[in-house]
Amino acid sequence: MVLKKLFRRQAEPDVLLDKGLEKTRRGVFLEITRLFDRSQIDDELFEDLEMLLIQADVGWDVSQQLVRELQQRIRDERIVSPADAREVLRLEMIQLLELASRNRKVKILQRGVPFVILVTGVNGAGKTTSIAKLAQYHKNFGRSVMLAAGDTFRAAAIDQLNVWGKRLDCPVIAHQQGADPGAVVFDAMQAAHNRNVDVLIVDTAGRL
Ligand SMILES: Nc1nc2c(ncn2[C@@H]2O[C@H](COP(=O)(O)OP(=O)(O)OP(=O)(O)O)[C@@H](O)[C@H]2O)c(=O)[nH]1
Ligand SMILES: [Mg+2]
Repeated sequence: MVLKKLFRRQAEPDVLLDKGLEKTRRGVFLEITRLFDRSQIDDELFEDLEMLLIQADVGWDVSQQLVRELQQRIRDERIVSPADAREVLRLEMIQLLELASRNRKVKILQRGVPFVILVTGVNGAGKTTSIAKLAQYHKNFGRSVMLAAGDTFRAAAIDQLNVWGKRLDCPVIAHQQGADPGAVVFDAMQAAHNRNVDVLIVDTAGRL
């Protein structure tokens, strides 16, 4: 809820977000649902499912895991109806998400062990501004926050992050413009460990 408020832009963005997700909902995920509108469970179903999950950006490892678990449960529980298989997949996905969010909570609350947030996105999308908001968000919980100036490409990016660092009273780890961003992150990780920082937020350049 707090995060939702924090990232809410002035008027229309919620509508934009809903619209954006609508495409995903109607696109690949609808295709996944439709995949089970067949008369029987066959090998083609699993192949198509794997392909659609990857298309939906679920990721290779997780897609494999989901398909394997589905196959296993279909075998173990002698499931024959595609509709029942769809329900099993739905529950597997929910379980996976619950597990992921549970683990995240544990990690972020480990005081003194840096929880790293790497912020990526295209030019001008609002990465650096969001980093400032995220930093304030975590500070409000009493967590110590450090920023890393991983955008060494754009001329004023380091200054911009330094300004936010001063305003938020957060240390900023930065090198010179044009430096290797990997080296900045390496130094920042070391500094964050040495100073028992709770949250390290890394800014990056919005270019490939
Ligand atoms: N209205 C509005 N403007 C925003 C928001 N977030 C960022 N901006 C503005 O968008 C512009 C770009 O924001 P940045 O945070 O610098 O974006 P960036 O992704 O870091 O940009 P690069 O470092 O150039 O890739 C700035 O003028 C911000 O003030 C927001 O939530 N609402
Ligand atoms: Mg930026």
